[in-house]
Amino acid sequence: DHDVRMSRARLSLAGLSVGDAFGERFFGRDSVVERAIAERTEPPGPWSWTDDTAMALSIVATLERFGDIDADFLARAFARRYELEPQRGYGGTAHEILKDIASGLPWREVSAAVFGGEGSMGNGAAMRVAPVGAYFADDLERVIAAARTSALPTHANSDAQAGAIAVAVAAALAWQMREAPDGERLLATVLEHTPEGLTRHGLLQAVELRAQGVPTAVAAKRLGSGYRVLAWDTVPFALLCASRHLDSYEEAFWDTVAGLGDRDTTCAMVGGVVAMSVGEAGIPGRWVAAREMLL
Ligand code: 8NA
Ligand code: MG
Ligand code: MG
Ligand code: MG
Repeated sequence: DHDVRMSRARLSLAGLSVGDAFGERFFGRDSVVERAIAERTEPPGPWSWTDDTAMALSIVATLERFGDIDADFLARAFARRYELEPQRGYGGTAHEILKDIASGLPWREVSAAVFGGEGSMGNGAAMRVAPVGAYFADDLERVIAAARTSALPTHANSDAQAGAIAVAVAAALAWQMREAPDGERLLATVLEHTPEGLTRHGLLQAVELRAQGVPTAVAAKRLGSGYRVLAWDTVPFALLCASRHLDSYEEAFWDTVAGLGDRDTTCAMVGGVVAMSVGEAGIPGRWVAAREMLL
C-alpha cells in the first residue's frame, strides 16, 4: 500500500541524497581529490546536497501526494524549488528550462525546444528517479511508465528518458533481490527493459565490461563517462558500479568516485539503487549525519 511504498521511496531518497552529497565532495580531478580517493579519506562534513537531491525531493513529494507521477505537478514542484535555490548546481540548460516553467510557460513546449528540438540528453532525469523505482518496486511496468513521465518536464530526449527508466528499474530490482543480490542478473534485466538507443548501447557495453572484470576506473573511460554529464555515458557507468556492490553501500561509493567525472550524480544514482538492497541499516549513520539536512 501507499505507506509501504512511501517508506521504500524515502529509503531510496536517503541513499540518493547521501550519494549526491558524498560525491560532490570529490568534485574535480586534482591531486588532493585523487589522494583522498586512493586513501579513502572521508571528507569532513557538512556535505551539502545538489540539484540531484533537490529534484528527487520534488519527485518524492509528488509520489506522496498522488501515489503516482503527475507531470504537471512535478514540473511546478521542480520550478518552485529552483526559484527558491537556483544555486544548487543545476545543469546549464536546466537553468533555462526551469526558469521558463517558473514563469508559466508550458513544460512540454519548453523541454521539447532545447538543443534545436533534440531535447536534453543530460543525466538529470536519471539522477533523481530512483525513488520512483523504489515506490513501484513490485511492478516493473509501472516503474517504467512512471520513470518516463518523471523525465518529461525537463528531458524530451529519448536517451535521457531511457536513462531514467534504467535507473528506476535498477532500484526496483535491487529491492526485489535484497535477500540474495545478483549484480549480473540485475544489469542484464535492466538492459532488457531499457528502450533502444545510445543509453541501451552503453548498458550493453557495461554488461560486457562486467563480464570481463574490467576495473571501474578503466570502465569509466571506455564508457565515455570521464567528463560528461549525459545520460548515455553516466547511467551505464553508475549501474555497472551499483551492480558490483549491491551488498555494500560504502564500497559502492568508493568504487564509483574512482571513476572520475560527474561524481555527485553517479553517486546519487548508485546510492538510490544500492540503498534498496542494503536497507536502512546498510547506510552508515555517520554519513547520514554528515549530509546537509533535507528540507
Ligand atoms: P541539462 O539539461 O542542462 O544537461 C546537462 C548538460 O548536458 C547541458 O548543459 C549540455 O552541456 C549537455 N547536453 C544535454 N543535452 C544535450 C544535447 N542534446 N546535445 C548536446 N549536449 C547536451 O541538465 P541536467 O539536469 O540533465 O544535467 C544534470 C547534470 O548537471 C548533473 O550532473 C547535475 O549535477 C548538473 N551538474 C553537473 C556538474 C558536473 O559534475 N560536471 C556540474 C554542474 C552541474
Ligand atoms: Mg548535482
Ligand atoms: Mg562487494
Ligand atoms: Mg552532477
